[in-house]
Amino acid sequence: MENMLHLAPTSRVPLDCFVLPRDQLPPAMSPAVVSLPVIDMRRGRDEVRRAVLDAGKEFGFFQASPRINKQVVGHGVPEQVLRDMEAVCEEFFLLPAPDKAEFYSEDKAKRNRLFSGATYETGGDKYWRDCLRLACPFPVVASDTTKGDWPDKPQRLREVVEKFIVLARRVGMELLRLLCEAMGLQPDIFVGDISGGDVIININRYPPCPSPRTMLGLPPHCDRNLITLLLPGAVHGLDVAYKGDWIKVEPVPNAIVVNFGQQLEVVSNGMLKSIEHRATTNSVKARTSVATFIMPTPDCLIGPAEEFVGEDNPPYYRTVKFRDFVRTYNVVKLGSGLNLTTNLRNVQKEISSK
Ligand SMILES: O=C(O)CCC(=O)C(=O)O
Repeated sequence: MENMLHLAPTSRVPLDCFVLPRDQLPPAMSPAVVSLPVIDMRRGRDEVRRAVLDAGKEFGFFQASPRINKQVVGHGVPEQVLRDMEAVCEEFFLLPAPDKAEFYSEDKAKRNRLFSGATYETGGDKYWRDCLRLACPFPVVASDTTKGDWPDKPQRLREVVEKFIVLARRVGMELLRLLCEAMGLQPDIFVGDISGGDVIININRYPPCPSPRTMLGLPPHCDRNLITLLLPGAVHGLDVAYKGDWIKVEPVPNAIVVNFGQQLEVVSNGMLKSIEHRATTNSVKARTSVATFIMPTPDCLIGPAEEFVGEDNPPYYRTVKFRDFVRTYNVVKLGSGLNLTTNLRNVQKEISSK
């Protein structure tokens, strides 16, 4: 518990271990400003599905928000639900240390826990992030005993998080349906085990960092699940890889950042991309973000769907159980180039040769 960054005065944190080796430090920001596409889901269905598909092919990311300002999407999560979620996450991290101590665990197998750093193996490199990770079986049942070890403080945390999860998952599933329609597929190919695992949320806290130029909040990584919905918060900190450089994501009020996971890349046989992203830090303001991961069930076999395979289009990915994929793809190889996205194919070779 003493290594939780949001609790320790910076003067007490041994900083050297957070400084990333120079060759692993990400390249400087490009001066060119590129924005993530922002899609208004309240427009005509045809227009929306085309926009979602285009964004998926080019960026693997886009923003969905409820206000039209040339940008956003009517994603359907009421503003009050977003406000409650932000507030309750803030309140959690502001609780006195003893109220959080029982949730702290370094055991990565634990479903619900509070911890510091990255969940990937990072070869000893440390990252400037604390995280409350909660797993919610789907469908959500209010009395579910597996949520018994969720924090009971702040008092309204369970209720607020559950409500948010239900609505965020609905947005994710609707986007998947739109993608299917845009690709001319049955609208329900992402319904079932492929999206039926736990919904996991990471409530990330990045406290002010003493050396943002040499430390990262999270290493460059691709999400291993199907699709992710991120509340990025009002403070900058999310970067997305794009054409060998990084796009700094400009938070749009009330927007949800949507990020295609690796299983979407696999199922679509590479048509849709799962793109690397990272969290940077700043020295002034704490940042909180909430990532909601729609997950396959552990035993779900996932490979390119037959609709994406043909004579001119052989399967580029192996079909493996999701649990085997996650076990193998847990190492972040910093410094091996910006575009780790497609090392997915090599990783899969490792899986199938085991
Ligand atoms: O905090 C962010 O903006 C990114 C979070 C993220 O990538 C994660 O939780 O896996």
